[in-house]
Amino acid sequence: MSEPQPIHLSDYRPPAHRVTRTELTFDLAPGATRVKARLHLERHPEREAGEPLWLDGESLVLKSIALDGQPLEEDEYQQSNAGLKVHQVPERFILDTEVEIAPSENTALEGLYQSGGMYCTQCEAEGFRRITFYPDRPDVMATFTTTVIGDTQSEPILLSNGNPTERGELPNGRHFATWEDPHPKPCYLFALVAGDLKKVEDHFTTMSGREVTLQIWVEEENLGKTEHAMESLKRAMRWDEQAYGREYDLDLFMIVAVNDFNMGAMENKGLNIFNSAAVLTHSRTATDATFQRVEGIVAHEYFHNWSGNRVTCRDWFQLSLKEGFTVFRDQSFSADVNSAPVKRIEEVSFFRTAQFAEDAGPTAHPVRPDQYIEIGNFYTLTIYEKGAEIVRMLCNLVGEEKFREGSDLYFSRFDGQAVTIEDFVSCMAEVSGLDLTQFMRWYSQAGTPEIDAFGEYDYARGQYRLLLRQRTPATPGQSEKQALHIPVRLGLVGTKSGSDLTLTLDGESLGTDAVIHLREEEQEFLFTDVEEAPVPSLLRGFSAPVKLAFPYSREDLAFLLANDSDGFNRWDAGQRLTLLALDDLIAAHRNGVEKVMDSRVVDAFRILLEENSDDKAVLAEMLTLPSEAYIAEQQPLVDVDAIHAAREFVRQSLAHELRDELLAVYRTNQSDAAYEPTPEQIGQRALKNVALSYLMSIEDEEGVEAAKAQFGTDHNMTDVRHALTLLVHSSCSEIADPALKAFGQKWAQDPLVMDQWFSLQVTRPQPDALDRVRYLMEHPAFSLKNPNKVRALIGAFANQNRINFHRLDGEGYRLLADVVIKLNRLNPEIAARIITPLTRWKRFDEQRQELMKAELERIAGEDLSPNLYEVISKALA
Ligand code: B3K
Ligand code: ZN
Repeated sequence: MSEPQPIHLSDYRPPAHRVTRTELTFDLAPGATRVKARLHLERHPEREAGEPLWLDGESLVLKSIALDGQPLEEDEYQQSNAGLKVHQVPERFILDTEVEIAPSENTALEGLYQSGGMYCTQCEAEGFRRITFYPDRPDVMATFTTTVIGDTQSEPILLSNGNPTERGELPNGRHFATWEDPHPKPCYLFALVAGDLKKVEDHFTTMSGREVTLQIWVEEENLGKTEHAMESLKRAMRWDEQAYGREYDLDLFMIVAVNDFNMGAMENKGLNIFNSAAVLTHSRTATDATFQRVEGIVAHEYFHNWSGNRVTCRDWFQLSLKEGFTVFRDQSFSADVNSAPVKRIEEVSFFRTAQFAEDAGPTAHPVRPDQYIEIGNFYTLTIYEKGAEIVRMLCNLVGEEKFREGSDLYFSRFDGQAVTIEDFVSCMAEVSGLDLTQFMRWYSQAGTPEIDAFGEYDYARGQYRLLLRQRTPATPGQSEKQALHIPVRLGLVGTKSGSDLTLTLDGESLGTDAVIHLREEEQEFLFTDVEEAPVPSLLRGFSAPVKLAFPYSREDLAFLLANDSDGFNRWDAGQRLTLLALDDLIAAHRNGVEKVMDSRVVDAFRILLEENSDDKAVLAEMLTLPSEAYIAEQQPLVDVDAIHAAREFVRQSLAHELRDELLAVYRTNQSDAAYEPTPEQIGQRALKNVALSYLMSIEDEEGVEAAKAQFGTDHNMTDVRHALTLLVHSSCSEIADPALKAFGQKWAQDPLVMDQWFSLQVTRPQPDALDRVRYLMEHPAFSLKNPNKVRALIGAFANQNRINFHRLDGEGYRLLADVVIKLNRLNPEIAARIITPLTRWKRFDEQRQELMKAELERIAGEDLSPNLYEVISKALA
């Protein structure tokens, strides 16, 4: 392995020179695009005179370079594989360069590349340096003028950031368009798109009465799949005005859909580029989950216009400043326009599964890391989701009103600047008067804090004593941890009345639902005037991203499931109750003892099904068992087979015991109303489909008939895909095989549906899943160069098919490692991401550890990209 060196937050210095204006001209050609850059540069006021000019640049062929119009001699500058140094420059000057790049050979999908026939860019974090020589860092903010020259036939549409100012014909079948972006921006927000695209257009009138044109650009065949994204965009624009007072600031806002994209989408100023999977929807091709994801991502990228673009990050260590805040903003938006309790349940259940696993693995890092080798590896659940949880805690700490005041202050004080996490938090401290010094540790300390809680009711005194103890386990590079400031929202639910009791702490009445502040390693809270024995409902709404343990009895949990006034904690009580039953069954499986179903779980589920009183979407969540991945997170050492067996046993026992109730729920929630992605319809479909899953787990005759019929009715993709998945995951191959084939043929031309077709087959529990992966990798619709396909086939298998990925012959690991080795050359960012399940090897039994480690070592023997080098060296440390 070569050894790339990490860069450190503590080494931050402003750049020696800054760019105030950037003028670019692209002359597009697949193998040889010419990029001319005219940079207006000046010395940074905080840096001394006489320092050389440094410009980042990778894989660029320099064709010419001139300073203030004078071509530079070869000894006046020095080029390396990282960039270009000009030894002597004046205080203020213009630098002209011309380089050649090859978009058609760019398989990393960073910088300027081709997707299908079209050109597009991805510059965050450090892709701009693959386009031209430039100070590629977010604290250099310039206005941009961009001219794009392309072929009139193959690239009739030429787009860049800002407003269009000029266009015209050129000789030889070429034409050009010029774009002007008046808002100073870092180069990671630069974008260019050129190709044969069609648009859907709409309009939005901002709160101050300005007209904005909205455009979604797609390939012609996708014109019918843009409506939901457009509606989502308008909702998001209105919401940001109302919730944050943020108005859009250009005359034009564009979204472009591209098929080859490493992430979900990118917030380039005025020209958002989207993975087609994150923008295109149609009831016949996309599931409810996709509709909701599209709404969330469209909003997320739009919200970045303020949290990220107008106010940006000083350096990449501050990434969560824009990402954590923007995720919090999109979560609040989605909660407002959908069912808020369900949103929270979904967020938390994902967070506790995936972010907790990251925190417990070799790549654990703080929300503000203090070092990295490759920033592309830090677009993580910790930076995004834990960052959002921190902002949520801040909002809860200062209260909604002060939070808004603080965010107003942040946006106005730092508009047009590149700032730090301290700048954000200090606005909140300033408006609220709170001391957030201890709170800042959330940003610097990695790992998931654990709280052990104990409670005791004193009948004679009518007092409830709550003891909380916190500790954060060591993470790589951070063995010592300090106590955090943890807001714990709670209630005390009276065991007689079943309702929340008034909370009196230190003589002060706090109402029936309050936040207490845990700041010490151990702290006691004494509630007085507690009239009856309570069961505590702790960490309501998941008020802090921690693991909280309390010695609840199963009766306590059944009680909370029935009585807790906090919808989130009711759901969580159900999860805890099921987990206790699962623990017993996992132990039974390991010891070869007969498995016995806990009747308290069955009873609790029966009540849920019979009462049928909740919001249907919430009820669907309540009826959903914890995933194998989440169960695994609770185990000291993961026993893949025991977890699968125990969970299947619970599923099937519930199905046997509650068969009639489930069938009734399935039938009463059938509907042939025209598809709409409304929260009500989505909830109803979710409930119906959960019921069907249970019935199919025992291959109940009527269940199988229902699944077959649901597939055949072909009403919408949510129902079709769910039915097909259940059939393919069952042993009913005589129904499943023809259905799968028909589906594959019908949608052969729709790449997004084919992604689903791949995923649902390779997640089947039967032992042929791995062979199917190998077989499907040869399918004409599959390509290792397309990240969506890699995720749909390889990612789905490795992450969602645990028993087959973790096969004891090591074939699952070998398959993933083979793919990683190929991707290391093609697309390092995706390689470093898809390898994740192998990096968690220490969580498994010895035999699997050996097998996984051997594959990691095999990969380590390759000539590694910095991305993989960083991940592998942490995993093997
Ligand atoms: N800011 C982009 C992330 C792109 C990173 C690529 N390495 C998407 C988002 O968070 O909105
Ligand atoms: Zn983002």
